Amino acid sequence: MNQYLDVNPEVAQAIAQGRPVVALESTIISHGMPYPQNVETALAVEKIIREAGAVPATIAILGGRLKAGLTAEEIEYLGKQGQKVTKASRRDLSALVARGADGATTVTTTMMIAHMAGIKIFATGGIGGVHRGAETTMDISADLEELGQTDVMVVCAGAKAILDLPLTLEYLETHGVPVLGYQTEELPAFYTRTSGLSVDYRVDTPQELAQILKTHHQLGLKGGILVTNPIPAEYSMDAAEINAVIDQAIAEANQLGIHGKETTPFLLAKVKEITGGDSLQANIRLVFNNARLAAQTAVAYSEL
Ligand code: PSU
Ligand code: MN
Repeated sequence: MNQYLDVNPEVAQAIAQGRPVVALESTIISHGMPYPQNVETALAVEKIIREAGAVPATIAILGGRLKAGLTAEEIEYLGKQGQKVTKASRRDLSALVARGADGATTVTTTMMIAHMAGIKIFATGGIGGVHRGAETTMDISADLEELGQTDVMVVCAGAKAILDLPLTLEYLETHGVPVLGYQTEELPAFYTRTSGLSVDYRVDTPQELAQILKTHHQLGLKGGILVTNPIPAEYSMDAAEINAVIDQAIAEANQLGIHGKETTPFLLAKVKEITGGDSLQANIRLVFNNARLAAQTAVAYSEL
């Protein structure tokens, strides 16, 4: 066990007994949503996972410790701290841990810590990807590299159109990451169920997802599996409307010279501001939907 890792006792016991566990990220809490909706959502997501028969493990860095499984107080603390907490990607880990600092884990670091702890399935909202204009900015999320090398199944609602979705799929293909569509042939685009782009395989049940993950392990393959789960139809947004908002947000980011790790949080906050909260509701609902599917898949995996 990694000397800097603290697995919460309930999570450790479930892992040791082969019971279902689902990892959750914390950047979505600190940087992805405003307080108090972020804390309410994080706690509600944990509840959904429990109701589906799995143990939730929200992941973060607290006081230089890599935490797999947070208390409600720790979730409240991260939510209140918000943007003051460092958004921690792979490149931040050594310095934050050495300094005994806090960090909110992105998809990248949540995958890393989940893997250290022995957790196989992780639910989130959207992953990072290749940004529009990456051919000149080289802004490509570390999430894609991590998916290429760390063996965790990530359940998301696709990726936002703040990214270049065709290039994101190309990158995943190059790194050997299977992109599965849950009950769909099309890559979902976070706020909308469709993108006009195809996933690699359509999968219709949690049992089949679990079987693919099991086979991935038996084959000894490195790298993750990306499950893309469309937002429920009743919460999905109008594509033309949301894409116009995203275009406006990107234009503002470019004007202000936003770059590096600030880009994604800036765009997410801008979209929320312009849509007056509608996008926040959609965001919350799709995270719930992903948590449920991840928990069902973890349960199915434990029964194989
Ligand atoms: N996309 C979203 N919501 C999020 C993020 C991305 O729709 O909350 C967060 C996740 O933590 C993701 C990170 O791992 O942003 C990616 O940041 P970057 O693009 O800087 O790699
Ligand atoms: Mn980036």
